[in-house]
Parts: sequence; structure tokens; C-alpha cells
Amino acid sequence: MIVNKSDIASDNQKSLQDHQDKFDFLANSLAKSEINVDDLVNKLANFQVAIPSWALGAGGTRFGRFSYGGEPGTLEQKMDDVGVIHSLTQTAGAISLHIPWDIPTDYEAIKQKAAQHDLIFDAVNSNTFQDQKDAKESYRYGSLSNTSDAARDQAVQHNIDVIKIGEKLGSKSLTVWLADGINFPGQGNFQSALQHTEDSLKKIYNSMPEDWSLFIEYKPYEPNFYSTVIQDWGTSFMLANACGDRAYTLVDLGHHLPNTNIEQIVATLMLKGKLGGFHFNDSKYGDDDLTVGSIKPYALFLIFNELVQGMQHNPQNPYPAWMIDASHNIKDPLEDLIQSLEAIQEAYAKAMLIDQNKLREAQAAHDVALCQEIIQSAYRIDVRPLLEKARLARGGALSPIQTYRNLKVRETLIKERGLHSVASGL
Ligand code: AOS
Ligand code: ZN
Ligand code: ZN
Repeated sequence: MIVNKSDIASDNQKSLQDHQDKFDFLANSLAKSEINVDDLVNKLANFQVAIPSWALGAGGTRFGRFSYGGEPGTLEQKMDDVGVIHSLTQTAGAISLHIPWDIPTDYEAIKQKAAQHDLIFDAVNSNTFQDQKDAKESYRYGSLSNTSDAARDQAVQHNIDVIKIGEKLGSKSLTVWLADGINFPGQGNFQSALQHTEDSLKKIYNSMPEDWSLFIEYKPYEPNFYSTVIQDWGTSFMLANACGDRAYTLVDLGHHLPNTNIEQIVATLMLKGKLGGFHFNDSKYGDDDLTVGSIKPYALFLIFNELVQGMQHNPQNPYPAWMIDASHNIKDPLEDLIQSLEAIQEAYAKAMLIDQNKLREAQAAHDVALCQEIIQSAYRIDVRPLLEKARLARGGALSPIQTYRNLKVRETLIKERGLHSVASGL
């Protein structure tokens, strides 16, 4: 299924005038505050977020999974789905693969597909949280942290294999998320688990090509419920420092205990030049992997405020790798991802509207109420016409979900792939 630019353009016609009226009204009022609207729209148009290959089918829980018709069964089909999202939103110009779920059989064909959809390959993800068929060693008691040399060696080798696959596709980074941990007090030794993990990560780091980065993800709990080896940003930061300059922390929004101040973590990591990657999602309780911005949009905006500041003032920090990491149990996964992309762009746009000069003055004067007014008045602006303009400029849809429905994308996918398709992966 391919969504043509001409079909998008003709669907846009219906709401073009309405968009233009709203845009003009907003642009006029922003220009009065000396905001460079063209620059803002440009930044939005250039902000690209990678789609994870595992988010394109219906997710599930241990209580069951309700499949969604027309799910992608192969890597090619997953790329086609990202192509659909990118055509409509013009903000999903990358895909993040998961090995072994997405091992290409024909690299040239996969690269051609990427070029056809205007996609690049973002970070590749290793998997040492499941035992693979015919694997000699089990990860039941850990992978990079395992007390068994043979299990650790196998896990390190898997990561090296993933790097090799990524190299063939043009990826430039590896994301490691470890499920390693223990379920009961006394089950293992904290210090040796951490030491083994550090040693294993160093081996992986030293096997990367020189232009690659290593992203180390952290998470407080699940699948282990007493302790996780890389439980928080501090542990990830420490391990990244132990590995070297091209190892970074990856922040997944769902990987924090309730009420953690994530924006402060972002600011701290960027100051130290160690924020390498980002997984967007939202949650009410834990690692819910819900649609970005569906539960705590204000928190997302505050996080973006720090990201925008960091991108402007912290040259010591690389441009972060943006990725969605979500799971769709109920909604059409493609619609859900489109909503996530919109929420990300919205938070980014609002964060760029904060009057930083005024804020600094108010902070210096300790005018606390004014500080809050400045931040919140940016948050209250309806920035959607800016997002529409950015999409329009690149040939995307004014209203991606509406166009997705008008063009009957899901119906076509069901016709092509069947109603009872099963997505490969989780
Ligand atoms: C797991 O909770 C992490 O968020 C991972 O980033 C990711 O979801 C996983 O690698 C996909 O299987
Ligand atoms: Zn993640
Ligand atoms: Zn997660």
C-alpha cells in the first residue's frame, strides 16, 4: 500500500482555506511577539522521529492479544507501514529495527524500500530478553550480567551480530535495553551483576565502528520485580561513562517511577553531553507504552522545554536520536502512531514558543508568578496550524488521521494482507 502525494494533495483541498485562515491568524499574533514563524515551521518540518518496527502491529499483555486486521507480517510490510505514516505526517523519516525479529533476507531490497519511502535506519535494537530457538545458553538468569561466562559471551556476541546487520543498512547506533535483574531479595549479588554488565557493555562498545554510538536504556522494574541491573538514569550514565565518549544514556519516558522529574533528568544529561536517545510514549502507571501526550501532555511540554534548551546551548551533547516506543492494544496502530507524532510536534512547537529572554529576566528578579505565566502562556497557544503548515510544506496531509481514513488505508491493508494477519515480534 502506497499513499500517493497527489491523493494527499487532493484530500487537503477540502480544508486548505480553513487551515490558511487559522494559520494567518496565529502567524499574525506570533509576529507581534517578534517570533520568526518561518523558522519555527522549518524546525517542525525538519524534526523527524523514528518508528519502531515492533509498534506497527497490535501489542498485547500477558492476558492476551487482540489482533488488528492487515498487520504487517514481514520487514518489507513494516517498512511499507512506516512509509504510509511518513507520507501523511512527513515526520516519521526513520525506522528502528529489532533483531532477531527483523533480520533482512535481502539487504538490497530492504535498502531500496527505504529509499522508496524516504526512510533511514535509526538505532538497531538487540534482544537478550528472550531465548531464541536453538540458542545454547539461556537468559533466564540474565544476559550481559549473567554469572555464567558462556551466557554473557553469547549475549555480547548477539550485540556484535546486531551491529553488523545495522552496518549493512546504514544504521549508526545500537540501543541496548536489558531485562536483567532479580525477582527476589537474595537471588543475586548486586555488585557482581553490575560489574559483569559493565564489562560486557565495554566489549560491545569496543566492537562498534568508530562512527557508531551506543545507547544504554534504563528501567526500574519489569520483567523483574525486585531489582533491575540498569534501573535508573544514574546507573546508565555511569555505565556510559565507563564505556567511553560514544556511549550515551537513552531516556524512555515510561521508565520512571511515578512523579519522577524527567525534565530535570533531561537537563542534567544534556549538560553532561550524555543524552543520546529518546523513546517517546505516555503512561498513567508504569511502562504503559500509551500514545504520546495522551495522559500527561504538560509534562511532555516541560520535557521539550529542556530538550530545546539543550539543543540550543549544549554543543557538548549530540543531536538526540528520537524514537517512539509504544504499544497499541486497542487502537489501529497506525492511527495511534500518527497521534503520537502529532503530540510530539505539538510539545516541540509550544516549547519553542517560550519567551526565554523574558523567562531569564523573571528568574533573575525572582518573580516566581511571572515565571509560571511565561511558561504557561506558551503552553496555552494552539499551535496546530504551525504543524499543518510544516506538513503541507513537505507534501504531507493537513489532517493525517482524516486523510488516512478518507483514503481507506486500513481497509486496503486488510484486503492485501488479510483480516487475521499476525505481526512478527512481540
Ligand atoms: C522495554 O521496556 C524497552 O522500552 C525497550 O526499549 C523496547 O520496548 C524493547 O526493546 C522492544 O522490545
Ligand atoms: Zn524503550
Ligand atoms: Zn519500555
